Amino acid sequence: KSFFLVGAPVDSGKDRKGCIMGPDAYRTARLAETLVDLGHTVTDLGNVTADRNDLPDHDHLIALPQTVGWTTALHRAGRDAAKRGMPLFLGGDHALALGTVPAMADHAADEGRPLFVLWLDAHSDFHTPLTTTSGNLHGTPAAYFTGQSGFDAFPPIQTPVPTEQVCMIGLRSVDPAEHAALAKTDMLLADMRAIDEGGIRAPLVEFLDKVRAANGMLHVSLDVDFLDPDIAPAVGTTVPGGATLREAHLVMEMLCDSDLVTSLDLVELNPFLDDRGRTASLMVDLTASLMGRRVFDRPTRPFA
Ligand code: DIR
Ligand code: MN
Ligand code: MN
Ligand code: MN
Repeated sequence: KSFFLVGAPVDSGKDRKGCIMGPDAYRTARLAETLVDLGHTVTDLGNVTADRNDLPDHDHLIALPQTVGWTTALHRAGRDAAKRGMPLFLGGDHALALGTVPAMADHAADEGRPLFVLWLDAHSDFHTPLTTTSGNLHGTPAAYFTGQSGFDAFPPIQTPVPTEQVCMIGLRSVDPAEHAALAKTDMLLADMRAIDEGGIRAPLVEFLDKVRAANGMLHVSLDVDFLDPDIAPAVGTTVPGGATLREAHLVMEMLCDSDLVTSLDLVELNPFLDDRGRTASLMVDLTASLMGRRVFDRPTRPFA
């Protein structure tokens, strides 16, 4: 495959700083070299810079003008990268998905195909600017790209992703307003209890079958806090009880086998909070599993 790395050092989606260092942490953890070793071609497009605009500051929403500036810039960068190959967006906090996912939806529409989104996150990020209590816009991208109202300060969505084309896995922190809004949709939602009870494989198989049947393109948005904080401490919004190392690798390996993934966000890595780079390295290892690293092909040769 031909990958285009798009650095998206977005740090405006919440108060705590540090995600600005994310793209360089992935480079330091040898993301490009790892993908090349798997037989892929990699072009690092460097880092995007936010557009300037003359929006005024908002009294509740944190860094609204900056986040709108990232949204417009990443939309453009994402569309350009998708024309050349498979974009890998190196975050940056999850506000970057305000730009990347609409860009991938527009790109898919150009190709005459529907976009599906797999959201791997402890949080549903389904607030709107009208419902967020924290004012943190990294908690809003899923509402924006599905076309919910309340985003008047942002560019209008050209190609909304229907909620039935979205699957969220790993949920364990959903605010009341998000819960109420999600209940009105038919999004496929797998909270941690569903994973405990039925395994992480089941919701993924159901969703991938849907993507395949629709000849869809598939964008994966991987938030570091999808993972259990014991294995992935470098994120500002840890929630206990997340995906294990094995669960996360299984998801990535199944996505690889499906051959459906057409773009990827790696988000919320805060290298300032990391422990000798282990979270950055884990995210690179997960990307490697997604892009073909394996011990044996499936099914394995019978032992007998
Ligand atoms: C949280 C979002 N529900 C909020 N937290 C996130 O601030 O509205 N953390 N997205 O990753
Ligand atoms: Mn394409
Ligand atoms: Mn998130
Ligand atoms: Mn999260």
